[in-house]
Amino acid sequence: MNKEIILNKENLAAINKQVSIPTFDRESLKSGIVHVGVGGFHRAHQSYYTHLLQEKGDAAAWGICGIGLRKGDQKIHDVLQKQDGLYTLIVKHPDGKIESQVIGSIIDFKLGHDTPDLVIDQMAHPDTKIVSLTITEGGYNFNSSTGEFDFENADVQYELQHPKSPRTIYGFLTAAIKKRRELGLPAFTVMSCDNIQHNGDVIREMLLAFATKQDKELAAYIEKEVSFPNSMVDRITPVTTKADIDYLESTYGLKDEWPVTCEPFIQWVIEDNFSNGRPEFEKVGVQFVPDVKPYEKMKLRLLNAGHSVLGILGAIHGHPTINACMEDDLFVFYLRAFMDEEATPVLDQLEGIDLTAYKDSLQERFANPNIKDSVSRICSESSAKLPKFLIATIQDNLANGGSIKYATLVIAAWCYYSDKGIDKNGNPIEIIDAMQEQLNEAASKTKTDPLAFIRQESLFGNLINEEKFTSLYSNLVQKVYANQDIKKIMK
Ligand code: CS2
Repeated sequence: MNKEIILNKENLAAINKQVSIPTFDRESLKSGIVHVGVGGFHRAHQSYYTHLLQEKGDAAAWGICGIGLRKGDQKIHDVLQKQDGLYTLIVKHPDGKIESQVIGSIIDFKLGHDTPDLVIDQMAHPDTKIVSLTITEGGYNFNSSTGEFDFENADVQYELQHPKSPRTIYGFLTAAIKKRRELGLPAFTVMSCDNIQHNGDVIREMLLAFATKQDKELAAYIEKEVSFPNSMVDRITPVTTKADIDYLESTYGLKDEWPVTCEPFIQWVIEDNFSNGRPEFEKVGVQFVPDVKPYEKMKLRLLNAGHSVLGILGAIHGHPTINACMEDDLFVFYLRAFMDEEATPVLDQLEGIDLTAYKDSLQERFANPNIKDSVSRICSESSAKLPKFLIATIQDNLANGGSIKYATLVIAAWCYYSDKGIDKNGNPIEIIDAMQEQLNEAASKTKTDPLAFIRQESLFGNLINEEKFTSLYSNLVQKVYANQDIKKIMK
Protein backbone atom coordinates (compact mmCIF):
# COMPACT_ATOMS: atom_id res chain seq x y z
CA MET A 1 0.00 0.00 0.00
CA ASN A 2 1.38 3.39 -0.98
CA LYS A 3 1.74 6.06 1.64
CA GLU A 4 -0.35 9.07 0.71
CA ILE A 5 1.70 12.03 -0.50
CA ILE A 6 0.14 15.42 -1.16
CA LEU A 7 1.83 17.08 -4.13
CA ASN A 8 3.79 20.14 -3.04
CA LYS A 9 7.43 21.18 -2.92
CA GLU A 10 8.09 19.79 0.56
CA ASN A 11 6.97 16.34 -0.48
CA LEU A 12 8.75 16.06 -3.83
CA ALA A 13 11.51 13.78 -2.61
CA ALA A 14 9.02 11.40 -1.04
CA ILE A 15 7.10 10.76 -4.26
CA ASN A 16 7.22 7.24 -5.71
CA LYS A 17 10.35 7.01 -7.88
CA GLN A 18 8.37 5.87 -10.90
CA VAL A 19 7.02 9.40 -11.14
CA SER A 20 9.80 11.72 -12.27
CA ILE A 21 10.19 15.01 -10.42
CA PRO A 22 11.94 18.29 -11.28
CA THR A 23 15.68 18.05 -10.53
CA PHE A 24 16.50 21.71 -11.22
CA ASP A 25 16.55 24.44 -8.60
CA ARG A 26 13.06 25.86 -8.77
CA GLU A 27 13.85 28.50 -6.15
CA SER A 28 16.27 30.21 -8.52
CA LEU A 29 13.72 30.61 -11.34
CA LYS A 30 12.55 34.08 -12.33
CA SER A 31 9.28 34.72 -14.13
CA GLY A 32 10.57 35.48 -17.62
CA ILE A 33 7.30 34.23 -19.06
CA VAL A 34 3.89 35.47 -18.00
CA HIS A 35 1.32 33.06 -19.39
CA VAL A 36 -2.36 33.88 -19.70
CA GLY A 37 -4.72 30.88 -19.77
CA VAL A 38 -3.30 28.02 -17.73
CA GLY A 39 -5.55 25.29 -19.09
CA GLY A 40 -4.67 21.67 -19.73
CA PHE A 41 -3.15 22.46 -23.10
CA HIS A 42 -0.63 24.96 -21.75
CA ARG A 43 0.35 22.53 -19.02
CA ALA A 44 0.86 19.69 -21.54
CA HIS A 45 2.73 21.85 -24.03
CA GLN A 46 4.58 25.13 -23.39
CA SER A 47 4.97 24.57 -19.67
CA TYR A 48 6.25 21.03 -20.38
CA TYR A 49 8.76 22.24 -22.98
CA THR A 50 9.92 24.91 -20.53
CA HIS A 51 10.35 22.27 -17.82
CA LEU A 52 12.45 20.16 -20.22
CA LEU A 53 14.69 23.13 -20.87
CA GLN A 54 15.04 23.83 -17.16
CA GLU A 55 16.01 20.20 -16.68
CA LYS A 56 18.90 20.84 -19.05
CA GLY A 57 20.05 23.74 -16.83
CA ASP A 58 20.61 27.33 -17.85
CA ALA A 59 16.97 28.36 -18.16
CA ALA A 60 16.47 29.99 -14.78
CA ALA A 61 15.35 33.22 -16.44
CA TRP A 62 12.32 31.45 -17.89
CA GLY A 63 10.07 30.42 -15.04
CA ILE A 64 6.36 30.84 -15.75
CA CYS A 65 3.92 33.02 -13.87
CA GLY A 66 0.39 31.84 -14.71
CA ILE A 67 -2.43 34.33 -15.15
CA GLY A 68 -6.17 33.73 -15.19
CA LEU A 69 -8.43 36.49 -16.48
CA ARG A 70 -11.79 34.77 -16.01
CA LYS A 71 -13.70 34.03 -12.83
CA GLY A 72 -13.54 30.36 -13.79
CA ASP A 73 -9.75 30.42 -13.38
CA GLN A 74 -10.07 30.61 -9.61
CA LYS A 75 -9.98 26.82 -9.25
CA ILE A 76 -6.74 26.22 -11.16
CA HIS A 77 -5.21 29.18 -9.31
CA ASP A 78 -6.15 27.71 -5.93
CA VAL A 79 -4.93 24.22 -6.83
CA LEU A 80 -1.60 25.42 -8.17
CA GLN A 81 -1.10 27.76 -5.21
CA LYS A 82 -1.64 24.85 -2.86
CA GLN A 83 0.68 22.62 -4.86
CA ASP A 84 3.44 25.27 -5.21
CA GLY A 85 2.82 25.41 -8.97
CA LEU A 86 3.48 21.66 -9.31
CA TYR A 87 1.27 19.26 -11.23
CA THR A 88 1.59 15.83 -12.80
CA LEU A 89 1.61 15.26 -16.52
CA ILE A 90 0.29 11.81 -17.41
CA VAL A 91 1.30 10.75 -20.91
CA LYS A 92 -0.85 7.93 -22.29
CA HIS A 93 0.60 5.81 -25.07
CA PRO A 94 -1.57 3.86 -27.52
CA ASP A 95 -0.16 0.54 -26.26
CA GLY A 96 -1.35 1.22 -22.73
CA LYS A 97 1.96 2.46 -21.34
CA ILE A 98 1.56 5.44 -19.03
CA GLU A 99 4.31 7.84 -17.94
CA SER A 100 3.82 10.30 -15.12
CA GLN A 101 6.04 13.24 -14.33
CA VAL A 102 5.81 16.24 -12.05
CA ILE A 103 6.31 19.48 -13.97
CA GLY A 104 8.10 22.35 -12.23
CA SER A 105 8.18 25.30 -14.62
CA ILE A 106 5.19 27.20 -13.17
CA ILE A 107 6.30 29.19 -10.15
CA ASP A 108 3.54 31.71 -9.53
CA PHE A 109 -0.10 32.48 -10.39
CA LYS A 110 -2.17 35.67 -10.38
CA LEU A 111 -5.81 36.40 -11.09
CA GLY A 112 -6.83 39.30 -13.31
CA HIS A 113 -10.43 39.68 -12.11
CA ASP A 114 -9.36 39.70 -8.47
CA THR A 115 -6.11 41.62 -8.51
CA PRO A 116 -5.74 43.39 -11.87
CA ASP A 117 -2.94 45.60 -10.53
CA LEU A 118 -0.83 42.59 -9.60
CA VAL A 119 -1.26 41.18 -13.10
CA ILE A 120 -0.27 44.47 -14.75
CA ASP A 121 2.73 44.75 -12.39
CA GLN A 122 3.79 41.21 -13.22
CA MET A 123 3.63 41.87 -16.95
CA ALA A 124 5.50 45.13 -16.43
CA HIS A 125 8.18 43.54 -14.21
CA PRO A 126 11.78 43.80 -15.49
CA ASP A 127 12.08 39.98 -15.42
CA THR A 128 9.17 39.55 -17.84
CA LYS A 129 10.30 39.07 -21.40
CA ILE A 130 7.43 37.17 -22.95
CA VAL A 131 3.67 37.29 -22.41
CA SER A 132 2.27 34.10 -23.89
CA LEU A 133 -1.36 33.22 -24.48
CA THR A 134 -3.71 30.27 -24.67
CA ILE A 135 -6.97 32.15 -24.35
CA THR A 136 -8.87 29.99 -26.88
CA GLU A 137 -10.17 31.07 -30.26
CA GLY A 138 -13.02 33.02 -28.65
CA GLY A 139 -10.64 35.11 -26.50
CA TYR A 140 -9.34 37.06 -29.49
CA ASN A 141 -12.58 38.99 -29.83
CA PHE A 142 -12.83 39.25 -33.59
CA ASN A 143 -15.81 38.84 -35.86
CA SER A 144 -15.29 35.50 -37.63
CA SER A 145 -16.61 36.63 -40.95
CA THR A 146 -15.07 40.12 -41.22
CA GLY A 147 -11.98 39.44 -39.11
CA GLU A 148 -12.49 42.87 -37.50
CA PHE A 149 -12.08 43.62 -33.80
CA ASP A 150 -15.44 43.51 -31.98
CA PHE A 151 -15.80 46.85 -30.21
CA GLU A 152 -19.30 45.94 -29.10
CA ASN A 153 -18.04 43.54 -26.46
CA ALA A 154 -19.21 45.07 -23.13
CA ASP A 155 -15.92 44.29 -21.36
CA VAL A 156 -13.96 45.99 -24.11
CA GLN A 157 -16.19 49.04 -23.89
CA TYR A 158 -15.70 49.13 -20.13
CA GLU A 159 -11.93 48.91 -20.28
CA LEU A 160 -11.67 51.53 -23.00
CA GLN A 161 -13.37 53.89 -20.54
CA HIS A 162 -11.42 52.57 -17.52
CA PRO A 163 -7.87 51.76 -18.66
CA LYS A 164 -6.79 51.14 -15.06
CA SER A 165 -9.36 48.35 -14.61
CA PRO A 166 -8.78 46.03 -17.54
CA ARG A 167 -10.97 42.99 -18.15
CA THR A 168 -9.85 41.37 -21.39
CA ILE A 169 -6.41 40.49 -22.65
CA TYR A 170 -6.39 43.74 -24.63
CA GLY A 171 -6.85 45.95 -21.58
CA PHE A 172 -4.13 44.08 -19.68
CA LEU A 173 -1.60 44.10 -22.50
CA THR A 174 -2.01 47.81 -23.23
CA ALA A 175 -1.85 48.74 -19.53
CA ALA A 176 1.29 46.66 -19.06
CA ILE A 177 3.03 47.89 -22.21
CA LYS A 178 2.25 51.47 -21.22
CA LYS A 179 3.71 50.91 -17.77
CA ARG A 180 6.88 49.29 -19.12
CA ARG A 181 7.35 52.18 -21.45
CA GLU A 182 7.00 54.68 -18.59
CA LEU A 183 9.53 52.67 -16.58
CA GLY A 184 11.96 52.64 -19.50
CA LEU A 185 11.79 48.84 -19.83
CA PRO A 186 11.95 47.10 -23.19
CA ALA A 187 8.70 45.76 -24.62
CA PHE A 188 7.88 42.08 -24.15
CA THR A 189 7.05 39.65 -26.92
CA VAL A 190 3.41 38.62 -27.21
CA MET A 191 3.40 34.93 -28.08
CA SER A 192 0.06 33.42 -29.03
CA CYS A 193 -0.23 29.64 -28.70
CA ASP A 194 -3.83 29.30 -29.81
CA ASN A 195 -5.27 27.36 -32.74
CA ILE A 196 -5.75 30.35 -34.96
CA GLN A 197 -4.23 30.73 -38.35
CA HIS A 198 -1.56 33.48 -38.23
CA ASN A 199 -2.13 33.63 -34.47
CA GLY A 200 0.66 36.20 -33.98
CA ASP A 201 -0.63 38.43 -36.78
CA VAL A 202 -4.16 38.19 -35.38
CA ILE A 203 -3.27 39.19 -31.82
CA ARG A 204 -1.14 42.00 -33.24
CA GLU A 205 -3.91 43.33 -35.43
CA MET A 206 -6.53 43.10 -32.69
CA LEU A 207 -4.27 44.69 -30.07
CA LEU A 208 -3.46 47.54 -32.44
CA ALA A 209 -7.15 48.10 -33.18
CA PHE A 210 -7.88 48.27 -29.44
CA ALA A 211 -4.84 50.40 -28.59
CA THR A 212 -5.56 52.84 -31.40
CA LYS A 213 -8.98 53.52 -29.86
CA GLN A 214 -7.43 53.99 -26.45
CA ASP A 215 -4.17 55.81 -27.09
CA LYS A 216 -2.86 56.38 -30.62
CA GLU A 217 0.67 57.07 -29.48
CA LEU A 218 0.83 53.85 -27.53
CA ALA A 219 -0.48 52.01 -30.58
CA ALA A 220 2.38 53.42 -32.65
CA TYR A 221 4.83 52.28 -29.98
CA ILE A 222 3.36 48.76 -29.97
CA GLU A 223 3.55 48.61 -33.74
CA LYS A 224 7.24 49.44 -33.61
CA GLU A 225 8.49 47.67 -30.50
CA VAL A 226 6.41 44.57 -29.73
CA SER A 227 6.94 41.35 -31.65
CA PHE A 228 4.24 38.76 -32.24
CA PRO A 229 5.63 35.46 -33.56
CA ASN A 230 3.20 33.15 -35.33
CA SER A 231 3.20 29.58 -34.11
CA MET A 232 1.71 26.15 -34.67
CA VAL A 233 1.12 24.19 -31.49
CA ASP A 234 0.05 20.59 -31.20
CA ARG A 235 -0.65 18.02 -28.51
CA ILE A 236 -3.99 16.36 -27.88
CA THR A 237 -4.95 17.09 -24.29
CA PRO A 238 -8.30 15.72 -23.15
CA VAL A 239 -10.18 17.09 -20.17
CA THR A 240 -8.83 15.67 -16.89
CA THR A 241 -11.24 13.18 -15.33
CA LYS A 242 -11.72 11.89 -11.81
CA ALA A 243 -10.30 8.58 -13.07
CA ASP A 244 -6.99 10.37 -13.83
CA ILE A 245 -6.84 11.80 -10.31
CA ASP A 246 -7.70 8.38 -8.86
CA TYR A 247 -5.06 6.72 -11.05
CA LEU A 248 -2.25 8.75 -9.46
CA GLU A 249 -3.59 8.12 -6.02
CA SER A 250 -4.13 4.39 -6.37
CA THR A 251 -0.95 3.71 -8.34
CA TYR A 252 1.51 5.97 -6.55
CA GLY A 253 -0.29 7.30 -3.51
CA LEU A 254 0.11 10.74 -5.05
CA LYS A 255 -2.59 13.29 -4.36
CA ASP A 256 -2.66 15.80 -7.19
CA GLU A 257 -5.93 17.72 -7.40
CA TRP A 258 -5.54 18.61 -11.05
CA PRO A 259 -3.13 16.55 -13.15
CA VAL A 260 -3.11 16.80 -16.95
CA THR A 261 -3.27 13.89 -19.37
CA CYS A 262 -2.08 13.93 -22.96
CA GLU A 263 -0.87 11.89 -25.90
CA PRO A 264 2.87 11.24 -26.46
CA PHE A 265 2.96 13.33 -29.66
CA ILE A 266 4.05 16.95 -29.25
CA GLN A 267 4.97 19.67 -31.74
CA TRP A 268 5.67 23.38 -31.70
CA VAL A 269 6.70 25.29 -34.78
CA ILE A 270 7.32 28.98 -34.19
CA GLU A 271 8.77 32.01 -35.93
CA ASP A 272 12.01 33.31 -34.48
CA ASN A 273 10.74 36.80 -33.84
CA PHE A 274 11.19 37.88 -30.22
CA SER A 275 11.66 41.51 -29.18
CA ASN A 276 13.21 40.81 -25.79
CA GLY A 277 15.02 37.46 -25.92
CA ARG A 278 13.67 33.92 -25.74
CA PRO A 279 14.39 30.53 -24.18
CA GLU A 280 16.53 28.20 -26.26
CA PHE A 281 13.57 25.98 -26.98
CA GLU A 282 15.33 24.45 -29.98
CA LYS A 283 17.35 22.44 -27.43
CA VAL A 284 14.20 20.52 -26.52
CA GLY A 285 12.80 19.93 -29.98
CA VAL A 286 10.89 23.11 -30.80
CA GLN A 287 11.26 24.06 -34.48
CA PHE A 288 12.08 27.70 -35.25
CA VAL A 289 11.20 28.60 -38.83
CA PRO A 290 11.07 31.83 -40.84
CA ASP A 291 7.42 31.36 -41.78
CA VAL A 292 5.01 29.17 -39.86
CA LYS A 293 1.92 29.81 -41.97
CA PRO A 294 1.93 26.69 -44.14
CA TYR A 295 2.32 24.49 -41.04
CA GLU A 296 -0.48 26.10 -39.10
CA LYS A 297 -2.87 25.90 -42.02
CA MET A 298 -2.07 22.20 -42.45
CA LYS A 299 -2.68 21.52 -38.79
CA LEU A 300 -5.87 23.55 -38.44
CA ARG A 301 -7.42 22.29 -41.67
CA LEU A 302 -6.53 18.62 -41.07
CA LEU A 303 -6.16 17.93 -37.36
CA ASN A 304 -8.54 20.45 -35.86
CA ALA A 305 -11.07 20.22 -38.69
CA GLY A 306 -10.77 16.42 -38.65
CA HIS A 307 -11.51 16.48 -34.95
CA SER A 308 -14.61 18.61 -35.55
CA VAL A 309 -15.80 16.33 -38.35
CA LEU A 310 -15.62 13.34 -36.01
CA GLY A 311 -16.87 15.30 -33.02
CA ILE A 312 -20.03 16.80 -34.51
CA LEU A 313 -21.06 13.67 -36.40
CA GLY A 314 -20.02 11.51 -33.47
CA ALA A 315 -22.07 13.59 -31.01
CA ILE A 316 -25.34 13.13 -32.83
CA HIS A 317 -24.58 9.51 -33.52
CA GLY A 318 -23.89 8.93 -29.82
CA HIS A 319 -20.16 8.17 -29.86
CA PRO A 320 -18.80 9.54 -26.57
CA THR A 321 -15.15 9.90 -27.57
CA ILE A 322 -12.93 10.49 -30.59
CA ASN A 323 -11.38 7.03 -30.26
CA ALA A 324 -14.90 5.52 -30.26
CA CYS A 325 -15.47 7.27 -33.60
CA MET A 326 -12.23 5.77 -34.87
CA GLU A 327 -13.42 2.29 -33.97
CA ASP A 328 -16.29 2.85 -36.40
CA ASP A 329 -15.17 2.13 -39.97
CA LEU A 330 -17.65 4.51 -41.51
CA PHE A 331 -16.29 7.39 -39.42
CA VAL A 332 -12.73 6.50 -40.42
CA PHE A 333 -13.72 6.39 -44.08
CA TYR A 334 -15.55 9.72 -43.76
CA LEU A 335 -12.66 11.44 -41.98
CA ARG A 336 -10.16 10.30 -44.61
CA ALA A 337 -12.44 11.25 -47.50
CA PHE A 338 -12.88 14.72 -46.01
CA MET A 339 -9.11 15.12 -45.51
CA ASP A 340 -8.14 13.77 -48.96
CA GLU A 341 -10.86 15.20 -51.14
CA GLU A 342 -11.68 18.50 -49.48
CA ALA A 343 -9.02 19.70 -47.02
CA THR A 344 -5.83 18.63 -48.85
CA PRO A 345 -6.52 20.14 -52.29
CA VAL A 346 -6.79 23.64 -50.79
CA LEU A 347 -3.64 23.52 -48.62
CA ASP A 348 -0.52 25.47 -49.53
CA GLN A 349 2.54 23.71 -50.94
CA LEU A 350 4.64 22.36 -48.10
CA GLU A 351 8.19 21.53 -48.91
CA GLY A 352 9.55 18.46 -47.20
CA ILE A 353 6.24 17.45 -45.62
CA ASP A 354 4.67 14.16 -46.58
CA LEU A 355 0.97 14.93 -46.27
CA THR A 356 -0.07 11.30 -46.66
CA ALA A 357 2.14 10.34 -43.72
CA TYR A 358 0.78 13.32 -41.75
CA LYS A 359 -2.81 12.20 -42.30
CA ASP A 360 -1.92 8.59 -41.45
CA SER A 361 -0.37 9.79 -38.21
CA LEU A 362 -3.47 11.85 -37.39
CA GLN A 363 -5.60 8.75 -37.78
CA GLU A 364 -3.34 6.86 -35.40
CA ARG A 365 -3.38 9.68 -32.88
CA PHE A 366 -7.17 10.02 -32.99
CA ALA A 367 -7.48 6.26 -32.51
CA ASN A 368 -5.31 6.16 -29.34
CA PRO A 369 -7.67 4.15 -27.12
CA ASN A 370 -6.24 5.53 -23.88
CA ILE A 371 -6.77 9.20 -24.61
CA LYS A 372 -10.57 9.03 -24.52
CA ASP A 373 -10.92 12.60 -25.75
CA SER A 374 -14.59 13.44 -25.29
CA VAL A 375 -16.59 14.66 -28.27
CA SER A 376 -18.01 17.30 -25.94
CA ARG A 377 -14.54 18.87 -25.58
CA ILE A 378 -14.05 18.77 -29.34
CA CYS A 379 -17.48 20.29 -30.06
CA SER A 380 -17.13 22.95 -27.37
CA GLU A 381 -17.02 26.48 -28.77
CA SER A 382 -17.60 25.22 -32.30
CA SER A 383 -18.83 28.69 -33.21
CA ALA A 384 -15.28 29.97 -32.67
CA LYS A 385 -13.61 26.94 -34.28
CA LEU A 386 -15.60 25.93 -37.35
CA PRO A 387 -15.35 29.19 -39.32
CA LYS A 388 -11.57 28.81 -39.45
CA PHE A 389 -11.20 25.04 -39.34
CA LEU A 390 -13.98 23.95 -41.69
CA ILE A 391 -16.01 26.76 -43.27
CA ALA A 392 -12.81 28.22 -44.73
CA THR A 393 -12.24 24.93 -46.56
CA ILE A 394 -15.77 25.05 -48.01
CA GLN A 395 -15.14 28.60 -49.19
CA ASP A 396 -11.83 27.65 -50.80
CA ASN A 397 -13.40 24.67 -52.56
CA LEU A 398 -16.25 26.78 -53.85
CA ALA A 399 -13.70 29.14 -55.34
CA ASN A 400 -11.77 26.24 -56.89
CA GLY A 401 -14.69 24.13 -58.03
CA GLY A 402 -13.71 21.39 -55.53
CA SER A 403 -15.84 18.97 -53.50
CA ILE A 404 -17.80 20.32 -50.53
CA LYS A 405 -20.07 17.42 -49.69
CA TYR A 406 -18.29 16.02 -46.65
CA ALA A 407 -17.83 19.34 -44.90
CA THR A 408 -21.36 20.49 -45.75
CA LEU A 409 -22.91 17.49 -44.03
CA VAL A 410 -20.96 18.43 -40.90
CA ILE A 411 -22.51 21.91 -41.01
CA ALA A 412 -25.97 20.38 -41.40
CA ALA A 413 -25.23 18.08 -38.47
CA TRP A 414 -24.01 21.07 -36.44
CA CYS A 415 -27.36 22.76 -37.05
CA TYR A 416 -29.24 19.69 -35.82
CA TYR A 417 -26.87 19.37 -32.84
CA SER A 418 -27.41 23.04 -31.88
CA ASP A 419 -31.15 22.71 -32.27
CA LYS A 420 -31.98 19.40 -30.67
CA GLY A 421 -29.12 18.78 -28.26
CA ILE A 422 -29.75 15.02 -28.31
CA ASP A 423 -28.08 12.04 -29.95
CA LYS A 424 -29.82 9.37 -31.99
CA ASN A 425 -30.81 7.45 -28.88
CA GLY A 426 -32.43 10.52 -27.38
CA ASN A 427 -29.63 11.06 -24.87
CA PRO A 428 -28.83 14.70 -24.13
CA ILE A 429 -25.61 16.13 -25.57
CA GLU A 430 -23.58 18.48 -23.40
CA ILE A 431 -23.19 21.67 -25.45
CA ILE A 432 -20.62 24.27 -24.40
CA ASP A 433 -20.65 27.31 -26.67
CA ALA A 434 -20.68 31.03 -25.90
CA MET A 435 -23.07 31.47 -28.85
CA GLN A 436 -25.35 28.54 -28.03
CA GLU A 437 -28.45 30.67 -27.49
CA GLN A 438 -28.11 32.31 -30.88
CA LEU A 439 -27.14 29.02 -32.58
CA ASN A 440 -30.15 27.31 -31.09
CA GLU A 441 -32.50 30.08 -32.13
CA ALA A 442 -31.29 30.05 -35.72
CA ALA A 443 -31.27 26.25 -35.92
CA SER A 444 -34.76 25.94 -34.48
CA LYS A 445 -36.18 27.71 -37.57
CA THR A 446 -34.85 25.01 -39.90
CA LYS A 447 -38.19 23.22 -40.30
CA THR A 448 -39.80 26.33 -41.81
CA ASP A 449 -36.66 27.85 -43.33
CA PRO A 450 -34.05 25.18 -44.17
CA LEU A 451 -31.35 27.82 -44.65
CA ALA A 452 -31.99 29.63 -41.36
CA PHE A 453 -28.83 28.32 -39.66
CA ILE A 454 -26.46 29.42 -42.40
CA ARG A 455 -27.98 32.88 -42.55
CA GLN A 456 -25.80 33.70 -39.50
CA GLU A 457 -23.44 35.98 -41.29
CA SER A 458 -20.86 36.29 -38.53
CA LEU A 459 -20.20 32.55 -38.93
CA PHE A 460 -20.88 31.81 -42.56
CA GLY A 461 -20.02 35.09 -44.27
CA ASN A 462 -21.69 35.20 -47.64
CA LEU A 463 -22.05 31.43 -48.11
CA ILE A 464 -25.79 32.07 -48.18
CA ASN A 465 -25.27 33.53 -51.67
CA GLU A 466 -23.42 30.46 -53.00
CA GLU A 467 -26.02 28.41 -54.82
CA LYS A 468 -23.89 25.26 -54.98
CA PHE A 469 -23.55 25.32 -51.21
CA THR A 470 -27.10 26.34 -50.30
CA SER A 471 -28.76 23.70 -52.46
CA LEU A 472 -26.53 20.94 -51.08
CA TYR A 473 -26.91 22.19 -47.51
CA SER A 474 -30.66 22.50 -47.79
CA ASN A 475 -30.91 18.94 -49.07
CA LEU A 476 -28.60 17.55 -46.37
CA VAL A 477 -30.08 19.43 -43.43
CA GLN A 478 -33.55 18.19 -44.33
CA LYS A 479 -32.22 14.65 -44.53
CA VAL A 480 -30.57 15.00 -41.14
CA TYR A 481 -33.83 16.23 -39.60
CA ALA A 482 -35.90 13.55 -41.34
CA ASN A 483 -33.56 10.68 -40.64
CA GLN A 484 -32.45 10.02 -37.10
CA ASP A 485 -29.44 7.98 -38.23
CA ILE A 486 -26.56 10.18 -39.40
CA LYS A 487 -24.63 7.10 -40.56
CA LYS A 488 -27.16 6.45 -43.30
CA ILE A 489 -26.45 9.91 -44.71
CA MET A 490 -22.68 9.60 -44.28
CA LYS A 491 -22.59 6.53 -46.57
C1 CS2 B 1 -9.15 20.21 -30.78
C2 CS2 B 1 -7.86 20.74 -30.24
O1 CS2 B 1 -11.13 20.97 -29.79
C3 CS2 B 1 -10.28 21.21 -30.61
O2 CS2 B 1 -10.28 22.22 -31.28
O3 CS2 B 1 -9.03 19.89 -32.13
O4 CS2 B 1 -7.95 21.07 -28.91
C4 CS2 B 1 -6.72 19.74 -30.47
O5 CS2 B 1 -6.84 18.63 -29.62
C5 CS2 B 1 -5.37 20.39 -30.28
O6 CS2 B 1 -5.31 21.51 -31.12
C6 CS2 B 1 -4.28 19.41 -30.58
O7 CS2 B 1 -3.09 20.08 -30.76
